[in-house]
Amino acid sequence: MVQANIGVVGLAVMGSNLARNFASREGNTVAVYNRTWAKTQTLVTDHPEAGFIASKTIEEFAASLAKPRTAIIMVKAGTPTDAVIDELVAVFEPGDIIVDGGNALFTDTIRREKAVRETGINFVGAGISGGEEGALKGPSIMPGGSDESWVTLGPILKSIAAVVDGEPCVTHVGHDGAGHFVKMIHNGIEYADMQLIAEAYDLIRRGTGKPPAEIADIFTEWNKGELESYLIEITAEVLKQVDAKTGTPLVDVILDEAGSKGTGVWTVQTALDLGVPVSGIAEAVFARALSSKPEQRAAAASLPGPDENAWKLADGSETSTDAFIEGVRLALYASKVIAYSQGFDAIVAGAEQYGWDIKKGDIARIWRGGCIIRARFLNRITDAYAENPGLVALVTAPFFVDVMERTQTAWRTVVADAAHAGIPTPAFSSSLAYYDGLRADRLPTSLVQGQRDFFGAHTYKRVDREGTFHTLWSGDRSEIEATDSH
Ligand code: NBP
Repeated sequence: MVQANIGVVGLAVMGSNLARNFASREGNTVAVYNRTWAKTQTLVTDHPEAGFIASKTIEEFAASLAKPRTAIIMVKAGTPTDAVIDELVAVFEPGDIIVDGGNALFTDTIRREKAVRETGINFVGAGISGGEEGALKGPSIMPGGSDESWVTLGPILKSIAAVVDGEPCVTHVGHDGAGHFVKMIHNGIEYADMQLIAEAYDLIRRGTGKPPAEIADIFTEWNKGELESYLIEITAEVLKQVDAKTGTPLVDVILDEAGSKGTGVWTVQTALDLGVPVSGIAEAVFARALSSKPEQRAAAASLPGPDENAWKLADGSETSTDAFIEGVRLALYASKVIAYSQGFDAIVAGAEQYGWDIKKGDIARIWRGGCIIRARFLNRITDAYAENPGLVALVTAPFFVDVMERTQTAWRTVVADAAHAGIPTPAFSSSLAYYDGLRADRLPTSLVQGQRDFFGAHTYKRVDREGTFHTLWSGDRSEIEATDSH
């Protein structure tokens, strides 16, 4: 009897596409199972070329897999995933491998890995990016789990991943929840990148009055240079689109209330717990939240704004318009570098907290293809970590120092212009504030420490002496060396 080397459980859009992707690669035989049989039937009937081995029950599914059995779960994240894991654990044996390819929260993956490991079965949480098309044609895959499971799983995942410069976009990220953690940060960076692009569009639209179709051409042009990326490419496509019903640009008829599925929020919550400033990502999440408050926005619409003439795009000539657009491009690039730098800081902090050995350069490498944030400059991040694996902040790598050198003046001008004009640029502005905070010699947090000591005796350290100190604020205001009780 022919047995499959890989199985897929959950045959909605992602699972079906992933199963078809597996089946299209030489050497793979694919078993499929879905809770509702009709969905399995449809897939098998629509794709006879795939040669799927379809099962009606989880027992048949387990029997259709060669050992060690390897199955990828692609069901709704949360309790459905737990339910399917329980079903598989009941029919799998020690040494078999269960992979969760859904968008699980990494702490759930840590919990599940621990529980499944006790049965002798391997559990791998794998982040899969690229949406429906990536699943079908080649996603970027971020698996966690044990070294043992990677031996079997590695070649199977490499067979379906996107390929860039001959290298598959998959690597063993680290143990237990490391894969889902890195996927979460990927999504956080995606939020920041999208918000930055939206701010650039808004600035050009309101600053120059150009219609969306012309701005689409600007993005197409940008995509030929250092900003080349999937998100810039699709931005041009969206801006070009004309609404068939009204004949106006589609972007003007789409309601400006952005939704989210939660991974951006998880990134920010996790970063807060880890004490890592991911301000670009946080502003992107908050910008979507603000956009989705129609009542507040309506009530605030008549709040005072800048004078109409407070800001004009220089003299409005072609030269000044071109210079402004180039300024926005440079500001976008600088802010984007900060978003990635912050994202990698969060990866470093997560790796430290959870004991994962994450190779940062490899993460940038596997994000070059298949995923939403794929971009030309990811090569530069890989290079930066190859040159200096202990890099303390990505933005301090020589290549990015050069980028800051040539972008920062334009970045400041654009942020200042936006403030004068009353155009909101939360991600541009907060990225610049972060950059200036990072490079500051002294920060006013010395004053914050003084305030904390004043009202809560929280103590402070001094720049000139070892030890911890407290000023007797309500006494004679002399300074004492703090004891443990402070
Ligand atoms: P959905 O997230 O819509 O889930 C539908 C699947 O879950 C169906 O196969 C359904 O079976 C199954 N399912 C549910 Br719901 N409850 C179940 C249960 N208690 N027991 C067994 N099966 C159950 O599918 P999707 O959009 O293909 O996404 C799959 C996973 O991939 C999700 O975790 C998602 O977050 C992740 N993901 C999605 C994308 C994307 O672009 N859509 C990208 C990356 C990752 P049924 O047919 O019997 O109802």
